[in-house]
Amino acid sequence: MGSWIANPLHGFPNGGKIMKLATLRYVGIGIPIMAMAIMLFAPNAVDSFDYQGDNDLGYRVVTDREGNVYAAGTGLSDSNGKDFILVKYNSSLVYQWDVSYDGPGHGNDDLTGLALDSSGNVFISGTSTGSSGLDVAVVGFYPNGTLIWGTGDGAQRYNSSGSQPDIANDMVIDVSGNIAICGSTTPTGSYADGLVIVFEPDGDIKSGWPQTIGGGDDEYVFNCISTSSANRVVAAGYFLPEGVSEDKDFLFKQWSGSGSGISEYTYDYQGKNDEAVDIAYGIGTNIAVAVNVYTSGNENRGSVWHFSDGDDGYGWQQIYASESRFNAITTDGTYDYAVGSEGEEMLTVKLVDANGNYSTTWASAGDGVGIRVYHGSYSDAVAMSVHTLGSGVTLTGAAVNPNDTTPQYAHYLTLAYTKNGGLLVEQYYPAGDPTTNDIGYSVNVFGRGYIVVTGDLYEEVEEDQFHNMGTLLYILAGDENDPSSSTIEVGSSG
Ligand SMILES: [Ca+2]
Ligand SMILES: [Ca+2]
Ligand SMILES: [Ca+2]
Ligand SMILES: [Ca+2]
Repeated sequence: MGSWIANPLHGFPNGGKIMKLATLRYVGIGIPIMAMAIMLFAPNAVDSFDYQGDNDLGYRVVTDREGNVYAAGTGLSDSNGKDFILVKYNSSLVYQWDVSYDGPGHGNDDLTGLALDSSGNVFISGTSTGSSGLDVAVVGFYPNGTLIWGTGDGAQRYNSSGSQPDIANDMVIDVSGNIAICGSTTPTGSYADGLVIVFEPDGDIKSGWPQTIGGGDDEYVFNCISTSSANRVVAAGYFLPEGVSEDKDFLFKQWSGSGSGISEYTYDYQGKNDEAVDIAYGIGTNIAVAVNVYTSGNENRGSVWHFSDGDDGYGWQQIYASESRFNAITTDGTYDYAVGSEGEEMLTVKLVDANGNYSTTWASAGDGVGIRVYHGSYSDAVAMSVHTLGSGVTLTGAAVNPNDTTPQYAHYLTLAYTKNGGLLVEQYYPAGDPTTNDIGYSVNVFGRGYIVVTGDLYEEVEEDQFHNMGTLLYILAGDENDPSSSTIEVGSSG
């Protein structure tokens, strides 16, 4: 199988030939279905966005209040390395506009963040090549695609003193419109320090920021960030002590909105690499973190941690006993859902409530209390992103379609479960046995059962293969809060 399991989050295979591709769209055939346990046949709409004829990757997707869809990723340009790319669609996935960003160094610009503020303005961010190395960059757009910060190239950039390499790994926008980005900055001749920087809505760096953690030859990196309703900032990642190899420890830190440290926590499981991959604020005082730990016997174990907002120390942890890894976590206010892989052949959905208890309503499928395992027919299945849908949950990733006649290649797999854990949506894309590997990186939902997915769509036309940012729309008609009692129509034109 391909290498996408081992390297799931950044970059993409580099073997595609250069070729221009016209944008492809179609609308699926109407398929009314009257019950649960649904195998959909096609998305309601698909858009394959090609930037400049080379390898592109969709990495994040969000929707606004009207159901407009923003998909963002990284596009490989003709002459300026990789650029940030952003495409807006309406709620029927009809293309509206696209923009891109190439930093002043005209080198690689890797997008890692996409978020909306409360006014529906859209922001993209990542690691950008500046005139003196790598910087953090964020660019904001009004809903019509024009730049919010109109000076220069429209970006706000952060270049640390000494022009150190500054890396952006994740972005979130708080309730006041402040833009918080986490990652790392590496002093010359030393190791990475954890970095969090907060920009105000006008683009200025907020007072009290940036904050770094590190110094000396210890290594600190933040992978994920979230903010509370009180504008507190939390970030998580890993800490690697000086002189130590293969023994990263899980790192968590919380600050006030003005950058004052509130709490800091590191954790070593069994002397191997332990690292946080995603973080989410729940309702009230819960901060949920997905952490992958590694046993002394060299087994991956996904774990979920809860921290309290506004004070120090953690509430509890749940470490799953089986070989498992998480890539994403979200919360619906009652339960946390963590997704990734279990063993080498399954997607997992595991959930716990704010006290660390498993949901008993998900106990009936034979996978264990609070656990759903997607038992695919072939190996190498992984979930990359999760979003709650009504009282249920939807996730995307990649797996081999058992209906393929020569099953060797993974494709987007999108799943939705009802609040009781019933499988509502099970959708592979593309269909038709294409000999390419594809992966859904990000999922979002809006309204009554609209699911959007974006990712890396590896397309083959005759003998040419190339990657595009592939965005899908699935529409479920009915009450997603209680799908089992509703008529669910899929595939109708949205
Ligand atoms: Ca392309
Ligand atoms: Ca570039
Ligand atoms: Ca820099
Ligand atoms: Ca460790």
